[in-house]
Amino acid sequence: MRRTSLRAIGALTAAFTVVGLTTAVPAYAATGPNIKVTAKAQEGRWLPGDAIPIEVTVANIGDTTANQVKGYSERESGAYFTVDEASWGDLRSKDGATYAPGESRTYTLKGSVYTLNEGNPVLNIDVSGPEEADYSDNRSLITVGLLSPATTDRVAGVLYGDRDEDGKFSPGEGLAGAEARLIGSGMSEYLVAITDAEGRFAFDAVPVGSNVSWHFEKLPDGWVTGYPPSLRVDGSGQNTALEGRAIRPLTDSLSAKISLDKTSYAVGETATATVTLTNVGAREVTGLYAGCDPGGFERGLEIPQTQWGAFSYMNKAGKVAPGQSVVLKVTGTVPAKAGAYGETGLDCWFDNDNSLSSGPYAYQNAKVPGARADSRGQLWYDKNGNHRLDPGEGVANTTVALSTTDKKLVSLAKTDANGFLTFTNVAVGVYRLSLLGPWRTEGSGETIEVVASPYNPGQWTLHVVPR
Ligand SMILES: [Ca+2]
Ligand SMILES: [Ca+2]
Ligand SMILES: [Ca+2]
Repeated sequence: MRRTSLRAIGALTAAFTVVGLTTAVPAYAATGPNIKVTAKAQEGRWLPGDAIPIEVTVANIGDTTANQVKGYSERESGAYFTVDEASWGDLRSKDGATYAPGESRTYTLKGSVYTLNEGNPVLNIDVSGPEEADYSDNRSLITVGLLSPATTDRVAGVLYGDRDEDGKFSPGEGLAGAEARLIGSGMSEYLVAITDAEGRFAFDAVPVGSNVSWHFEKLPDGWVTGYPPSLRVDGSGQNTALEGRAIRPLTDSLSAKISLDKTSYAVGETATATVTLTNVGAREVTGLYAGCDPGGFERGLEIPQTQWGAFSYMNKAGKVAPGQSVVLKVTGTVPAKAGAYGETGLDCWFDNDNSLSSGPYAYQNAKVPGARADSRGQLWYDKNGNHRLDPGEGVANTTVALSTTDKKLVSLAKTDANGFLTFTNVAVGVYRLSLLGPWRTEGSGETIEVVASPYNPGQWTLHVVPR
C-alpha cells in the first residue's frame, strides 16, 4: 500500500519536474531528504542458481537527513528473479536506513533465476523514504544479462587407469573404448562419447548448465571409476582438460572366504564364522572393513561390530600384507527371523574407502530347520488381457505340485472354484511350482518362498496360460 502511494506521488513529482525543467528550475532545489539510486547488474556468464550481484548505490543528495529509507525490487519482464533478503542490509531493516545529507553507500544485492528460458530479468530497483523531495531519481531500471539458453560449450578430457597409483595421468595410462557419459538438468538423455586410443573423449556442444554430471561406463579390463564432481558448463571453455581416474578393483589383489562351524543351526544358537582375507597383490591393503548383510535381510548371524576388531566398520583399519592371509573368527547368534525363513549365514563385502566399492564379497549359508508354515496362493489367467487380476480370472480345478529346488516332490494341491490353493504345513524354504493339466506357467518354472509367521509374505499369485 505504502509503495503504491509513494509511486503515485513519485509520478506526480516527475510530472512536476518535467514542467520545472522547462522553466529551468533544478529538480534538486526542493528542500528535504532526496535519495538518488543507481543500480547495475554485474555482467557474467550467469546460469540458474548463480548468485548474481547487483550493485546499488544510494545517496542522499538532499539537504536534510533521510530516515526510514527502504529498498524494493520489482520485475518488469523476463525470468523470475529472487533477491536474497539479507543482501538488502539496512534497506530492509525494521526502521529502514538513515542517510545524512551528502551520504552515500553501496549495497551488493544477490539474486538468482531458475531458468534461462524466460529472457533476461528487467528489474526496477526502488529506494525511498517518506517526505522525499524528488521521486524522479529513486528508481533504477536494470537488466540482468543471462546466458542465452542456446549456448553450448566443449567438454573434453581423458580417462586414465592409474596403474602406477600416483593419482595422476601418467604416460600410457589412457583407457581406450570406454563410454564417457554426460547429462545436465535440462537434458532428456545422456550424451555419450567413446574414449580413443589415448583415452581421450570430447563433447563438442554441451548445453550450458550449472550442474552437469559425468561419469564413465564400460571400462576395459575391469578398471573401476567413481562419480567425479559435477561440472559448471557456461560457455567459457573451462572443462576441456578433465581427468577421469580409474583404479584396479580391490578384487585384483584381495580375496575373501567365509566358512561356518556348522551347516545347520537353531534359533538363538551361537555360530562361529571364519573369515579369511588373502592378499595376492604386491602392496599392503589397508583401511579394510567388513560390511555385512548388504541386502538388509536380517536373517544372518548377529555379529557385534566389536567382533571385527580393526576390520569393524567403525575402525576401518584392517590390513593384509602382500602374500599374506588374515584369518578372523567372529561369533554371532542366529536371529528368530532366520528360523522363519529356514536359513541363516554370513555375507559381507570387504572394502576400504579408496576402493570405489570394488572389494571382494563372500558368503556362507546354513540351514535353520524346524519351522513349518502354510503357503496360500492363487492361479489366474488374464482373460481380458488388461495385465491385471480381475474377478472371474481365477483358474479353477487345477493341480499344482510343490517341489524342492532340486526337483523332489513335496506336496500337491488343487485350486478351488476361484483359483485358490493352500499347501499346508510345509517346511519353510524355497520351492518350485509346476502345473499338471491344461495350464502352464509363462516362464520355465516359478519359485515361492515359504516363510513362517510373522514374516509370512502373504498370498502369492501365479499367472498361467493354456498349454
Ligand atoms: Ca530522489
Ligand atoms: Ca598415474
Ligand atoms: Ca485381467
